[in-house]
Amino acid sequence: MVKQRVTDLGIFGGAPAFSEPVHVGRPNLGDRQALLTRINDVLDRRWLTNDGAYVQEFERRVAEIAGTNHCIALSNATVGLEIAAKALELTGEVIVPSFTFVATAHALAWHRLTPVFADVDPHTHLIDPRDVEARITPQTSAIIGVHLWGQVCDVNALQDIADRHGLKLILDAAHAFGCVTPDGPAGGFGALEVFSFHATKFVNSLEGGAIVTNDDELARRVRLMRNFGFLGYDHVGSVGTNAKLTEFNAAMGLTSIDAMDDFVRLNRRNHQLYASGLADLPGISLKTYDDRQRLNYQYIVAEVDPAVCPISRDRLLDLLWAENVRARRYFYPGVHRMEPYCSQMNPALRLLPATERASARVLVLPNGETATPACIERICALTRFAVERGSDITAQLELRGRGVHADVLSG
Ligand code: T4K
Repeated sequence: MVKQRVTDLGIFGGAPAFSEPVHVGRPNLGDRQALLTRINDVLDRRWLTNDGAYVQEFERRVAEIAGTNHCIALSNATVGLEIAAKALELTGEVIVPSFTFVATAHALAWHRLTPVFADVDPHTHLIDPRDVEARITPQTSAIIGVHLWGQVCDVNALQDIADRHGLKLILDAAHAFGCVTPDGPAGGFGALEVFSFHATKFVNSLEGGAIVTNDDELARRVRLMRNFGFLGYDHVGSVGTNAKLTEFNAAMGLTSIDAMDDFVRLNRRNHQLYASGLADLPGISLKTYDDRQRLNYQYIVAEVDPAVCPISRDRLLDLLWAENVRARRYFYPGVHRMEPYCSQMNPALRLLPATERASARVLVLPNGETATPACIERICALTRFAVERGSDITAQLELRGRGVHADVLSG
């Protein structure tokens, strides 16, 4: 529905532009028939989990795309980061960006390691190697770089710092499956990299993750840890956990990989549609990427500049939610502002200006298979209307209390 007047907006009681919620992270499904065929195979074989045939095939395909010697499929990326910390025998402090999904830090804290938050580059949103180096102490044992939005972080600078200080380098590659830099694909950097194949990722295995590495001994340890430390039937050699991927998950993962080039094409097309739909809007910029990297384009990241845009990021978010567009403020407010980190953190280390800036500006918009050109056109038209009438909308909203986004979240 085209909005003619400000009072037509959902936030003022008008009919929402979409009858159903349009989500960021709506899963891509790929070829449903191929998936069902694989699921039938699993049932016929009666081999449902524990290193089954599809898990092994999934590992081969992931390793091939990542260009690594080893891939160990896991139940999710969070447990992958936990296993990485155990397998690399991390201790004390680990430097991580604050501008990331909370799992990057939780995986450490869960194992009594202390995440130390580093700032990011204000333009790329990637961990800033100079700030990493400034935060190293005698307790630091590792650095976790995050390939945010699928951009591979500055792995050469991070590896150099890690080598000079005797630290391990782990890469949280949850967003970066299939991304390729001039130095090679995401997967082969640092001691190991961790992918996520959660339902919301452009290639998904419902839930799922993987550790990839070129280190034979590390791969062996990770594989044992994934399955309780079992060396064989009745033979346990070390402490482990249960982080196994099931055959249904691998069936979905393989089906998703089959369609991955189509998904990337679709994501790129969507990015271009958003770029032209949001062009020339004051204070709204769509994140563009370094052409030297081949990216998966799974996140459509807009930034709202409060000094220029006539409507604030949070009011725009509220307005979109009232139209059933479930845009997201990833990764607001920054992990350093979440508990328990916020209370435990040394106040002197809380200065993360680029993280604060990005968390105050970013708005992630729907993408993937379900974001059709018509849907994107409507989201862009709503955003344009909101920006063009921003002052009027803001004035009227100030008369109201809470926003729709807050109302929906609080149920
Ligand atoms: N490191 C980084 C940098 C990460 O971004 C993540 C995960 C991890 C590590 C850990 O990976 P995993 O352990 O999850 O493998 C989502 C995802 O759950 C999370 O995996 C992802 N990052 C993060 C960026 O996004 P939330 O908090 O946004 O909520 P969620 O999962 O409820 O989904 C978002 C939206 O997607 C929903 O509003 C609706 C839609 N959705 C979701 C699911 C699951 C659907 O339409 N259908 C679905 O089946 O975290």
